[in-house]
Amino acid sequence: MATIADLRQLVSDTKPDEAAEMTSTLLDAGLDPMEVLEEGVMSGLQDVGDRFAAKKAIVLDLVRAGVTAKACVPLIQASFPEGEGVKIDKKIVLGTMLSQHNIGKNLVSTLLSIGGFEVIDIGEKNSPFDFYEKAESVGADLIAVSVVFAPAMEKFNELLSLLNEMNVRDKYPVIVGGAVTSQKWASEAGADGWGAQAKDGVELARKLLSIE
Ligand code: B12
Repeated sequence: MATIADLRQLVSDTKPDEAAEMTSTLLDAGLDPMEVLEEGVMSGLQDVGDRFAAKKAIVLDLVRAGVTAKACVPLIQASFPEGEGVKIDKKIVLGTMLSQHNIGKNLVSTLLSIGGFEVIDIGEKNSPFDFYEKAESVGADLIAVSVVFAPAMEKFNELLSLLNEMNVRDKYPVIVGGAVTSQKWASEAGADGWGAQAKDGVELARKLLSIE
């Protein structure tokens, strides 16, 4: 019988077609989509990342890992439970800081939308100014930042400094998450919230925007 461990192995081996097929099999068998995502796809990606950090994999392997994730994640997203259809009149500007890693950011976007928020997704490779400018132009209620590689961590600090300098820090609660971040780092940086998982973004936004 197919298991989540099999999916993790296929993602770790960067086999997009087989991994997508396995994802469908597990979802069809009624497994929890979040579990399939976290323990199958994300754990497999973590393996590839760990091998890369240990110099046992090359950038091409990261590319293949990305392709494999992109073959599986939409299937999982499609099986997330529908939202209750309630729209929350709050705008969230979301993007990746600096990097092109967008798989996590896209998951955050999906879950915030299902949660009823209006998501203004500014995509990848953003600068601190991009977040600030968009938040001002759309009248955002919150800024959500995905920080997936080390150079983006410093840029996140710059975003908070920029918001302070422009006297708008109080206007925008800022939440952050991503592979290289931690609660400790986010608190020290002065973020208003940090999430280990995409689903935490919804809880953080609801709490910070005082939605019952
Ligand atoms: C796939 C991958 C790539 C693909 C990305 C494809 C794509 N379209 O996204 C490509 C090939 C582009 C890539 C490139 C690089 N990568 Co890369 N990559 C990965 C890998 C294997 C998986 C990333 C991923 O998608 N994970 C799955 C998603 C779902 O996880 P996530 O983004 O962390 O998001 C989850 C949570 O963190 C959270 N979350 C994310 N954002 C937010 C935001 C909020 C507000 C909240 C609440 C939650 C939240 O929710 C998500 C789901 O629950 C990771 C390894 C790893 N451990 O993650 C390395 C990794 C991130 N990459 C790394 C590196 C070094 C690079 C390169 C610099 C390599 C190089 N020398 O060129 C380049 C940088 C390119 C660039 N300029 O951005 C390093 C970063 C290390 C560091 N300390 O900086 C990692 C950690 C690998 C490693 N261990 O060394 N990479």
